[in-house]
Amino acid sequence: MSGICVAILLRDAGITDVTIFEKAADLGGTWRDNTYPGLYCDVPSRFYQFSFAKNPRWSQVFSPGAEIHAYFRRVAERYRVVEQIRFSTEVVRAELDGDQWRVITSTAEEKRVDFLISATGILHHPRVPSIPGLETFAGSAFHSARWDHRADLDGKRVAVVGTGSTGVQIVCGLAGRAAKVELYQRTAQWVIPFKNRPYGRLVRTAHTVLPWLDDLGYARVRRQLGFFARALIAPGWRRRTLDRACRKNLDSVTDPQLRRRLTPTYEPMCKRLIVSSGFYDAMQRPDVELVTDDIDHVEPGGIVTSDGVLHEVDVIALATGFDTHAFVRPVQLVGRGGVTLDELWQEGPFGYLTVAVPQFPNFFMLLGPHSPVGNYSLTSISETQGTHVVNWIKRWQRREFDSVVPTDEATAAFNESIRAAMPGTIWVTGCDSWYLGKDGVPELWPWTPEEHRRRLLAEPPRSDFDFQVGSATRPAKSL
Ligand code: N01
Repeated sequence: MSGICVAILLRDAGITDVTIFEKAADLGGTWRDNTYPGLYCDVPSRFYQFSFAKNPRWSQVFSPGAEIHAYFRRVAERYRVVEQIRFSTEVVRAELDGDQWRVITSTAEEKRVDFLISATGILHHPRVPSIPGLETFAGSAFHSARWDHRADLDGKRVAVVGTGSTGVQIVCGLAGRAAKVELYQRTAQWVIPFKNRPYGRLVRTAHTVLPWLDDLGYARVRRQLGFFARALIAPGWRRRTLDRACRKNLDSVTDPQLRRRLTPTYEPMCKRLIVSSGFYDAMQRPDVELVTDDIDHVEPGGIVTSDGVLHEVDVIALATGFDTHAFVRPVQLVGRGGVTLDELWQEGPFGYLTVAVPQFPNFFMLLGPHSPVGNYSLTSISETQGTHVVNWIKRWQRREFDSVVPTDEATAAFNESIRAAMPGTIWVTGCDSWYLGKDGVPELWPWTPEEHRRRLLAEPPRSDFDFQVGSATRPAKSL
């Protein structure tokens, strides 16, 4: 998604010598990889889209994954991004060579470029737990982002491991379809309900003929999520409002025993909040069971929990999340003085203003460390970061510099300010989550998304950067 976004922003700026390396045979990133039953985006579609390519024909408030994937494909075709993509070509290494990057691919091809932009996503590398005996399972077992569509689900017994946004969506998607769904919960989650209304033909037509309605819808959801973001970063009435909504939602579970087992021991929104109107209804169905005993091991016939009970199942879906700290890797990135990104990030990923890294000139990241990813729209964040990158490249085209890199001092100061802002946020109130880095500090933006936009679209302070000018002979511009 963010690669498509930046390619379009570059084209708009007249920069068309762009190569997009894509390791898969198709585009779409997370929307290509995730195809599990019940998949939708829990950010309203009116705002989970590019502001420059709004879709008036979304089918519902929260659209299904396949529809979102089709949207990105359409946009990539319309803006001729597809022509720039080298499919099935993985970047394995990129080395700084003078003022340029030498990019080496899995097909042993080398390409020299003036700027290197990573758009490799956050929720990309599946985290598969090492459950003893998993490999002996006689049925189908797979991670949620590698759904095996050969596995028959209708009338089967399905175990879903994990209660994040993915696990919850899968349970809702399978309840009533599978003969039995068992949800293996290690930690209970807070869930906020939002009705997913379909958009009727009249609404879709109105949005098609009156594009300003799309603009209004985009702005309205952006405002709503801005409210949400404020609740996350500071205590106050917004946080209390959402807190109450989560607790009231939990009250809809009528069996006190089940309600108690579904009650988290930490504050709402500490982990990424789950948006679902159907989850508690699904959990109260007779064919859906909550399992809170730890998984001990897997046998050919099913899952054995720590109380010794064998839960016989036909399919195991591991909704166990992603390695969220693997930003950019496993690409070997070698910057100034031979330093690798792995070495620089030994203690965890960090950057300058979410987009740049010291020692790595003319290298930019989309959705890099500390981006405002919470429950916000990543399309909007990518647009902001993409615009920031394009602004740098325009300055390079104007010959203001040959290479630019944030200084160590400015990067350290930025990260210090992040640390200083964290205590007010909900993410540090006592829960474990994929947000937390090795040092326990959330890898998130602790201010509003508007502040992110403001800081990235303003010209950053000159003193925060090390510019090299006139040291390079400029070959043909290629990106
Ligand atoms: O992954 P997660 P996810 N044994 O890391 C459990 C985005 N997203 O794929 O909490 C048993 O949130 C783990 O338990 P615990 C969104 O940003 C967006 O669900 O660590 N359980 C947890 O319950 C989201 O936040 C949409 O104790 C194990 C679960 O697995 C992000 O993706 C939809 C385990 C992992 O939850 C990731 O969500 C879906 C083990 N060994 C996802 N290991 C939208 O709609 C882990 N768990 C936009």
